[in-house]
Amino acid sequence: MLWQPLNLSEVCPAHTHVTACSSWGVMYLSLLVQLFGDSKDRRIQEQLRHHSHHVDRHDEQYDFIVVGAGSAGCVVANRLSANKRWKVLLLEAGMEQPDVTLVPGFYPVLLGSNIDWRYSTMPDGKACLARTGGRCSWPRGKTMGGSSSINSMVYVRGNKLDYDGWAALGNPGWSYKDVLPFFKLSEQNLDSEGFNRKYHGVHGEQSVSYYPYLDVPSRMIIDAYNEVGLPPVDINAAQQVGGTELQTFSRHGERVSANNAFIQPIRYKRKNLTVRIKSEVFKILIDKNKVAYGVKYIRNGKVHTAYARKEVIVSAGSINSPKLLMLSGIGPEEHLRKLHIPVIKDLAVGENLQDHVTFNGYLMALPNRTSTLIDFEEMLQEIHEYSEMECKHGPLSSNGPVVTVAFLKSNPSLPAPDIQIQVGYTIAKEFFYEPTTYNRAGVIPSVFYDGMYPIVMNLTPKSKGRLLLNVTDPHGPPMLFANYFEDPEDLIPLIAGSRFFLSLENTRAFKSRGVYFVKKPLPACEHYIWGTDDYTVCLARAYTATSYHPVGTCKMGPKWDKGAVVDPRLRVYGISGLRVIDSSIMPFVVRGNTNAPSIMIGERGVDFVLHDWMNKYDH
Ligand SMILES: Cc1cc2nc3c(=O)[nH]c(=O)nc-3n(C[C@H](O)[C@H](O)[C@H](O)COP(=O)(O)OP(=O)(O)OC[C@H]3O[C@@H](n4cnc5c(N)ncnc54)[C@H](O)[C@@H]3O)c2cc1C
Ligand SMILES: *[C@@H]1O[C@H](CO)[C@@H](O)[C@H](O)[C@H]1NC(C)=O
Ligand SMILES: *[C@@H]1O[C@H](CO)[C@@H](O)[C@H](O)[C@H]1NC(C)=O
Ligand SMILES: CC(=O)N[C@H]1CO[C@H](CO)[C@@H](O)[C@@H]1O
Repeated sequence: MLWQPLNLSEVCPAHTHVTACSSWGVMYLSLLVQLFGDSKDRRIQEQLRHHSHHVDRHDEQYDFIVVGAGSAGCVVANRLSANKRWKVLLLEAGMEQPDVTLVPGFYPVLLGSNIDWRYSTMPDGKACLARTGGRCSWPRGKTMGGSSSINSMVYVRGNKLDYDGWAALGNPGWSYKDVLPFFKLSEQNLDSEGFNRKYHGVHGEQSVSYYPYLDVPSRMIIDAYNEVGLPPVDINAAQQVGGTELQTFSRHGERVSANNAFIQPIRYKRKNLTVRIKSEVFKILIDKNKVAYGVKYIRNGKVHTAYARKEVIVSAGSINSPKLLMLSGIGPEEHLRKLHIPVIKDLAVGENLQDHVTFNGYLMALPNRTSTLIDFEEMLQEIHEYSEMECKHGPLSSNGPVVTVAFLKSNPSLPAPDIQIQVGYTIAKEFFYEPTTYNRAGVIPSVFYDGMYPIVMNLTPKSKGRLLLNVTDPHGPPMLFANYFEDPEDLIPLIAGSRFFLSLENTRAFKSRGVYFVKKPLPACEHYIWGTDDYTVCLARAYTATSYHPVGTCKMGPKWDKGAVVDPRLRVYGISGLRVIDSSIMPFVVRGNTNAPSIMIGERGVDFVLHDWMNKYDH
């Protein structure tokens, strides 16, 4: 068995009524390990070994080395290895993608498990105040597929103005007109009828579809949006303002991660692609002419070296890409000196950290006729049945109300939405009485619930954070300064979005299903009047949460931009043979979830690499 869930005894206090913390929780997690702890890739490899006595050559010379098999890295490795004359090494710190990741309804149980880097933010007295230690947890995928293997799977691209904005900052090749073809290139939209094909691709590797199942509470949320005038538009096309069901990175009720889409289908066919798992890169090798020529990585406790004739491409994600650059001597001079890391290039690595801040606190209760919660014994039965289905359907083939979305503006004069709302699922009583424990031990499938809460996100954050290497152990988890709400204006979209969402209680959609808000303050905000703006601000600062979209830490920008780490072709300034291609290059965070943009960045970025090397004499 590969996969290990989070350790309940670490997150459950002694006296708690949270179901996940009971003996049921232990039983449930061991059932998941038993049924879904293995990995399809491991099974394929076992078969291949059986037939072909596959030998693992240790010839560590490659044309390209890609660090990190996440959303962007998988695309990059696929496109590079399509050229038969190039040898490509893809190094991934995590393990094979376990089967548990394939079940949409299980996404909550992936967090805190052994395929999550389990980062958390530094306490700063401004946000995450009611979280354990004043820290917000920041999960990141650590497995084949990276965060695309643990995320909540919704397919959202952001707004046209985001990309035009990147281009306007001095980044040619990144305007909406330029990136749209790259979104479409990898997209395989499985239900594009009724969509404008100008915006959607159907021939790519990445499946995108609606789940085969949409539950009643999710239907209700969408009905309510439509009832108050938010139209059910394709938010990935011309108009983003609206309220609708989202498409997801899925096919026939199962997750399709970047690993499933871009690596699995070629991994056992293309001899010139080598994939190494459990291989964590800790240093990029750079010679005295400032040319990157390889990497050092650790595998099974041993240090290995691999050499790149052409380029090293860092796709380790928005936390680990800047960490790796800094460990290699590329980063803020003063910080590196303090850690006795020889400085090769002074750059603003780790700065410009941005995320869509959100919070969870406005609880809706669902009466029995609307609730999807079932008896906990039945739940185990449901899981057994799903595991045996030939063609996946039913609740677990979806992931609950998180597929509903609204995009709106806090002020009608804004050029684009600054508010996005998704909806979380919960067990109402547990959420209300023990929000902290419930949150930490949140392992119950996202499709069985009797409570919901709006996830109101600020799409255009003004506050910027940064990350630094861990000063006690530079190789340990970096110090994440989220800096949420440093600019109090960042509360405005949260206040406006919450007001809007609370008003939905009066819709026919809510009333006919008997859904209402629990109008009692949560423990950390007892002294406020429920539903007021002051109460919202208290919730936002106490029950702060990430929407899992930290980006921007290896910012792309023109030469004159002091904050830029990579140029518009994603080459690291001052070092040749080295690029960063992943979500960390975003100059500012897009108005939407960041997986589709990360895949696009993979496509757009590797296209620059292909062009740069095709034009050279190459043998
Ligand atoms: C819980 C969660 C829910 C989310 N929900 C959604 C959603 O519903 N929709 C959406 O659009 N986006 C969502 N996101 C965000 C989205 O998944 C990410 O923005 C995107 O996956 C980032 O892609 P990336 O390529 O930059 O990095 P990642 O996909 O994180 O890839 C980085 C990879 O590099 C590996 N790595 C790191 N360091 C090293 C090293 N030193 N050596 C070797 N390998 C290394 C990592 O293990 C990982 O596999 C969510 C994210 C999370 C965590
Ligand atoms: C809802 O269901 C629970 C458990 O099945 C039951 O105990 C409760 O009385 C029901 N509530 C209402 C209002 O019907
Ligand atoms: C720094 O690393 C040490 C050792 O790995 C760890 O105990 C500590 O929590 C880390 N600091 C932060 C801020 O994560
Ligand atoms: C199997 C295969 O395509 N092998 C090729 C890998 O790349 C080298 C050059 O780098 C070729 O010589 C091999 O034929």
